Amino acid sequence: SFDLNIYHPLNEIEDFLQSKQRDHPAMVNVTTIGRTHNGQYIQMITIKLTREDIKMKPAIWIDCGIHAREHISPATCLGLIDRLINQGEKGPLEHFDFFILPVFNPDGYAYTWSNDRMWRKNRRPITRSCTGVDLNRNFVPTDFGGPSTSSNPCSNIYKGTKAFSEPETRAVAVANLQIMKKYGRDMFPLHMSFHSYGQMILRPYSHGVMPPPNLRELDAIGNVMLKSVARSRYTYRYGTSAAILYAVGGASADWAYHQGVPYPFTIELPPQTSGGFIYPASNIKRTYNHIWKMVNAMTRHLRRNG
Ligand code: 0X9
Ligand code: ZN
Repeated sequence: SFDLNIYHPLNEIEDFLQSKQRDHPAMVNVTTIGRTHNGQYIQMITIKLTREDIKMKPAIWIDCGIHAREHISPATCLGLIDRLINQGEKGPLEHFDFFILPVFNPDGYAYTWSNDRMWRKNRRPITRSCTGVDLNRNFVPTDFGGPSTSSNPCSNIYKGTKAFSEPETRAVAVANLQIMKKYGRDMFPLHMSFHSYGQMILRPYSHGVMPPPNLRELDAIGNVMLKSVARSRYTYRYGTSAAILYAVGGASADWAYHQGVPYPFTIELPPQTSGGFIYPASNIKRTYNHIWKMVNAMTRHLRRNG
């Protein structure tokens, strides 16, 4: 059976998702939200209890693997998927529906297994010699081309020709907008994007340090996340990307915030030390255990506070 505590190539992740759908057809739905340049499927897994509820549950979005080389991110998503399904109504599914994209950038991820472990962007050819757009620079039209972006197609932070120039970002935007439309404005509270590395919880805005309107609530949730893993050695720092990492224009979290999702967090998973894209598989379980604790603490907090 599938070993959650090792890293897996793309085809094995796809098989894992299919097996979850096969084994839990009432709870799990795997859908293709788009196709990449190389023809891979961009697959989202929807996990919800189908038990007929009088009240609709709010939606939670989680994406992993937007940057190809950050292998701990998809591994964390798979751990979360497994936990959510196994816990069923005893876990967060009792009160929330989950939409999870385990591999945001399938072409890039596959390329890190076949050719270049340090690849970051997608794999769409841009010029004769340069390939790929940084998908986390390709979102927000308003700060497209803001800080930490490049218009050089050879750069690792190449933003693309315009916001949503890429099949992956378009697919994610459409999927998010569909969730918003179906669930309604107040029923899509939480959006989480998992990256590595650095052990950081980043709140809006990504493109600067100006305070967002709901800063107090964001900080309250940030605190809940920090507290949930405070007893561990693997603590996280909390703040804006601009303050504790670097400002970023065109990031997916800012786009989600602009669209009305009140709590978009970008999480930089462990480790903290340099060279952290290569993170031994022996760390996977602890990492998703911690994130599982965070997700549980956040969902309990959201329920207490409406
Ligand atoms: O540069 C990035 O996109 C992220 N760092 S990474 O090393 N994983 O590439 C930081 C994004 C921070 N901005 C957001 N809050 N989205
Ligand atoms: Zn990243």
